Amino acid sequence: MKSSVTLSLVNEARGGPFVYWSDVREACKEAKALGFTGIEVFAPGPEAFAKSEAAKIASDHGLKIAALGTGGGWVLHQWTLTSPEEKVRTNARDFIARMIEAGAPFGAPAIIGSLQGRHSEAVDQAKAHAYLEEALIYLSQKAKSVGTVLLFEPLNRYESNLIRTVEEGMVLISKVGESGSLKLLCDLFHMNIEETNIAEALRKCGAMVGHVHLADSNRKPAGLGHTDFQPIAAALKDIAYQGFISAEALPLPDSSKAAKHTIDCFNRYFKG
Ligand code: LER
Ligand code: MN
Repeated sequence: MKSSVTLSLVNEARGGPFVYWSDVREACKEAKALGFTGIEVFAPGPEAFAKSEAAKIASDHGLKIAALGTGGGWVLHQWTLTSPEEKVRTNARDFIARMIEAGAPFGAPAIIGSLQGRHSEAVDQAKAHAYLEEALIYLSQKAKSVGTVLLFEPLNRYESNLIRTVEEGMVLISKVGESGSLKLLCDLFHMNIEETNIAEALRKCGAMVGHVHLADSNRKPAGLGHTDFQPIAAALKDIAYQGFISAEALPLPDSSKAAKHTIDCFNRYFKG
């Protein structure tokens, strides 16, 4: 398993669960010194990602881009794949398609998290699922065509009402198909809220685990809550997961200490 840490380039997302903020060079320098392998970037969009030169700066520091978050499309524009408005759904889909293309040259998959949206009075559950499935077919084909994968993230009940558990995510993937190009992002914070047993859920997910977000039970850095990481790491080892364990945690008590807590947890439980 490989270690990664998040970097947000979206100022409007302040208060969110990202370890590093804004300064790409400083984040990469510190992440490398602590022993991380990758950095996950939350950018306002594909153009801002390119302009930030995050891929080059990461590479100069011997770091990989672990993944690209697309939640900027929600934070900055309120786009979602399940909006009642067709134009908004299309904007969300096209934004994700361009993020897929932006990450592909660096082997960085795009993440669909908050852009999945939710069902509501305006869009009932069946319709929201139909919109989501349609978008995922299009986007996973796009990912396949540019030689990458797409990551879909189940979110806890306070953030969405569509796909909350890993098992629901697996059902969704089995409906959408596009073999191998759509995988699940298993976020340990969401799983702490929704799963009966986090380790068992990961075991069942097996090869469909495409990425892991690491945070403690309270979204603080690993080690500052009550999640027991030992059985979780054992499950990931049992399913031979070799992807990133990427810290998506609040920058508490500050970014540097959050990164240090994370890498200590990674080295203790997940390394190798
Ligand atoms: C937000 O809670 C989260 O987990 C993100 O990865 C989704 O965009
Ligand atoms: Mn997450």
